[in-house]
Amino acid sequence: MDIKYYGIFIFLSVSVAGLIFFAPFTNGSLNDELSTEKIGLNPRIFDENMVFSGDFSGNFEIYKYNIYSALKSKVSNNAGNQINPAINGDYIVWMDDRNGNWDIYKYYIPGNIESRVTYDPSNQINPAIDGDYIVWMDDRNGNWDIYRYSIPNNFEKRITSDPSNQINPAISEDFIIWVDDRNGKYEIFRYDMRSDFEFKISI
Ligand SMILES: [Ca+2]
Ligand SMILES: [Ca+2]
Ligand SMILES: [Ca+2]
Repeated sequence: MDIKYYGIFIFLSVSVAGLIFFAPFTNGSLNDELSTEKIGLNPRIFDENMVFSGDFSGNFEIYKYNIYSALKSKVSNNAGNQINPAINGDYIVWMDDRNGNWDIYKYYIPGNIESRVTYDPSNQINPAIDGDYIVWMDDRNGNWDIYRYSIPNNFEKRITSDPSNQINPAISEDFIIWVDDRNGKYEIFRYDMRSDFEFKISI
């Protein structure tokens, strides 16, 4: 077992028949987390719609819950694990291990249409979404980088190329931010999509 700390998230990775399984744990001791039912993890909200991941039947699915109506609906329906959702506008995104490695999937709420976003055999995890753009952290280059996907153009773009780790991205309007260890410590960087320029935020 290999415990990796990424910001506030702790991933427990277990090799199962060559498959790397990352399970998210939020806090507390590992033994406590392993023995706790995981029926409501990583909630995110946009307007009155909340999304979360839960394991009600042996693997994780994504659920949507309307705060006003208290109606819960299952968004994903697959034997693999669907975790760490995000929601914005008409879309829900999440990380998904159905293909034997982690990929990003998106779900168009008005049409109830699920579609795969990433096809690379390495891991794409921890997605965030704002408007037309989905961002995630990606280890296809042997270290973590930030990637961005444009929904209307169906186009994927590498945002960071530094050989250190860029993790846990967030996005709003023209800015992508992430945690970056290029200077030997965890700092926050930002990327301006108008100028394609990245720099450290002094905090
Ligand atoms: Ca599932
Ligand atoms: Ca992948
Ligand atoms: Ca990197």
